Amino acid sequence: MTETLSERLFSEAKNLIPGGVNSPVRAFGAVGGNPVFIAGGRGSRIYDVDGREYVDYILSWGPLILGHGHPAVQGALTEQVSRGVTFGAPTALEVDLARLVLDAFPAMDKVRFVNSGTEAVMTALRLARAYTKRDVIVKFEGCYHGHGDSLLAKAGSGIATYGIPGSPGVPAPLAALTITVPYNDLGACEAFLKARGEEVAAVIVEPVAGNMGVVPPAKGFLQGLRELCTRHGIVLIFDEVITGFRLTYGGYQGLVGVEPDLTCLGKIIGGGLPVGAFGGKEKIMDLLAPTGPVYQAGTLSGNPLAMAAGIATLSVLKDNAPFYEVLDRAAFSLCTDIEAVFAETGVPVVINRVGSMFTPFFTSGRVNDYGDAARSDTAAFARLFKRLLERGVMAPPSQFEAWFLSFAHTAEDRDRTIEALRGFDPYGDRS
Ligand code: HOZ
Repeated sequence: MTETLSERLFSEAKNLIPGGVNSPVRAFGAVGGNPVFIAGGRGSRIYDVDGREYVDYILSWGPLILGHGHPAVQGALTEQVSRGVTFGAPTALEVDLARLVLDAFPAMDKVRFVNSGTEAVMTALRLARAYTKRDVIVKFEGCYHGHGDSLLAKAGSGIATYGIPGSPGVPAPLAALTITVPYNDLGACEAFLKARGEEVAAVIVEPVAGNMGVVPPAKGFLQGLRELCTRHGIVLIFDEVITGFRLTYGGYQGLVGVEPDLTCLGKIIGGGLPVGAFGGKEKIMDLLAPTGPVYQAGTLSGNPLAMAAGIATLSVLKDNAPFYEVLDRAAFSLCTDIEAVFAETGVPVVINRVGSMFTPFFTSGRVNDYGDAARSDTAAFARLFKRLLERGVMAPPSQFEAWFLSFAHTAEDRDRTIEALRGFDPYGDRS
C-alpha cells in the first residue's frame, strides 16, 4: 500500500521530535495507528494532509467552542497582526479581556494572563503556598492540571493514557508534598484534612473532571470541598481550564454556586491561541510581583494575538449566551443517539456528559472516579476510535479525554457520527 503523507510526516517527525509529536496523546499511542497530520479546519470539520475530511470532536482539546475559523476570531487576529504581534509592554487588549473575564467570574477580584493552563496552575500553587505559608497540596486522582512538577501524581490525560506511574524527574521531596485522594470522595478528603489540614496550602480540583474522560462532580462534592477549605484555612483552587466558558458564560463555579479562592483558566479565553490565566481574591492576587513578593513573569504573557482572539471569542459567546442551551441539547441528542446505536448491538456503554463535553466508556457500571474510568474497556475504546476515524469522525485518541461540541456542529455532523457507528460492535472482530 502506498504510504500516506501523514505516515511519511510521522516517520520524519519521529527523527526530529520525541515521539514525533509535541504533546504525547497526539501520537495515537493508546489507540494504535498513525497520527493524522492536519492541514486545516473550517467550522466543525478538519482536513488532513491527504485530503480526508473529519467531523472534529477534539476541537484543539477544548478552546474552539466557536468551531474552526470563526469570522469574528479570524477578523480580530488579522487586524491585530497588521498592528503588531507582541510588544512586551501592556496593551489595552489585556485590560479589555481582564474586564470580560472578571465580569463573568464574580469570585475573582483580579486576574493575570499567562501562556498556558500549566503556567496558570503552577503560579496559583505558588500563591497558595505563599499566602498560607504551608507546603502540602491536595489533588484528586485522575484530575490533570498540566505538567507542572507538583501535579503529575496520579494525573489524568497523557499520564493516564500511557500509564505513567509516577513522575520521573520530579524531586522526591517535592512529590511528597502532593497528596492525592479519589475524585468525588469527600470523606477521604475530610479524613486527610482532619489529620493534616494545618500543613495544606491548597486543594485543587477540576470542578467537572475532563482528563479521566468526563466525570461530573457528585452532588455536594464541590460544596463540601469549599466548607473543608474554609474550615482549615486552605486555598481552594478550581481548575476551570476546560470548563471556563465551556458550560455557561463564565465558570462551572457559577452553575453550582461555589466560590473558589483561586481559579485557573485557559483554552476558550484565548480563542485557540496559547493562553492561560489565574485569578481570585485580591488579598491573594496582590501577593504577586510587582505588588508583592511572589514572582511570576513571561515574555509573551498577555500576548496581543491571544488577547484579541480571546476578546473576539468571549464577545460572541456573551452576545449569544442562550446558545449554551442549544449546545447542551445538541450534545444530549448526540449522546442519546450513540447510546441507542450501542443498545441495538447490546454493547454496554456509559456516556458521561456535562453540557457540551462528554466521554463514552465501555463498561456497565457508573463512572464516578478514576478507578471506574480505568476499569472500563480501553481496548474497545481504541476500536471505537479507529472505526470513527475510518469513517471521517475524529474523536480524542484516548479514553481519558473529553469530546467537545462547538457552536459550528450541525445535525449533519451528528448523522455522520451515528452512521459511522451503526452496526459497529467493538467486541465483534475479536478473534
Ligand atoms: N493534555 C491535553 C488534553 N487534556 C492534550 C493536549 C494536546 O495533546 O494537545
